[in-house]
Amino acid sequence: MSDAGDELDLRELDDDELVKQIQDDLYDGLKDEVVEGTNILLERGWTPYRVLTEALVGGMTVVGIDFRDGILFVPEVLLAANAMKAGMAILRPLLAETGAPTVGKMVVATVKGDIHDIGKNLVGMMMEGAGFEVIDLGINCDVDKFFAALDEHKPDILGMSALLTTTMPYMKVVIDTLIERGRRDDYIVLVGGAPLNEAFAKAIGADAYCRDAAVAVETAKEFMARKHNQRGLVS
Ligand code: B1M
Repeated sequence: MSDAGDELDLRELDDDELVKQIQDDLYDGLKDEVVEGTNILLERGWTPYRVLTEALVGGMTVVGIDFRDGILFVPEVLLAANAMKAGMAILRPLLAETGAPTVGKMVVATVKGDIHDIGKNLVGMMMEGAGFEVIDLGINCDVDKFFAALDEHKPDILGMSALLTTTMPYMKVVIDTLIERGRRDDYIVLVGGAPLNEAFAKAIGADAYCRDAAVAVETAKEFMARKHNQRGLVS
């Protein structure tokens, strides 16, 4: 999209043009340019959340559409994902700063067989920003790894992400294992990922489906409030 030799000064662009340019640069996998654009929007007073959702997630949405339509292939998408992660790395501490004192703890991971982690990372960042402590187990996480983390960290929330229709069912494997071991009621189980929906979350026995990171934060807060209220009633 950008011609070699083009000396484009990102600072000369107005906000709308800059957002469009960041999205194009993300599409082209131009990490340094995405970082520069992200910093400029922040300098102009944009909130980290607005930069994240409008510039970075907006750019990745176009990548997703062209990947689906066979216009982009895995190597290009990987470059775009790396550019996105570079922008997210700038925003992460800023989002965390806005957070309140810890309101709950979440263990989160992308399930076994699945290596997509951008959405899961975004959820983690937003949760940290909202004051949650987040233990991120990474990608391709199997039941044993989940349980080791549950035992070690004793979280309030178990979050699972899946981006493939073939890996979604593994969420049920984890939940069924919680049931088998008599531990299902110990955790609020939240699930998310592009191919999921409410009906699927209900069918596998999760507490809620989270359409995006903002919904994940709101849902987590609601469940934590309920948990605290229940404790109040018991004591
Ligand atoms: Co893949 N991929 N990919 N991919 N990839 C998809 C998912 C796909 C829909 C593309 C397409 O065909 N249009 C398709 C899946 C089709 C299907 O299953 N029906 C697909 C495929 C087929 C594949 C491969 C099989 C391709 C191949 O090898 N031939 C392969 C699978 C590898 C594997 O996992 N075993 C593969 C590989 C890759 C890359 C490595 C190249 C790269 C991943 C890089 C990375 O993550 N580090 C990649 C990418 C980038 C994508 C797309 C283009 C973008 C995903 C993304 O990051 N979105 C994706 C297309 C798409 O989703 N439209 C695609 C941005 C992100 C912010 O959104 O992840 O949805 P999302 O997260 C959101 C919400 O869903 C929610 O909140 C997030 C933030 O708002 N959410 C949660 C997510 N997780 C949550 C957890 C929660 C709560 C909310 O817990 C509480």
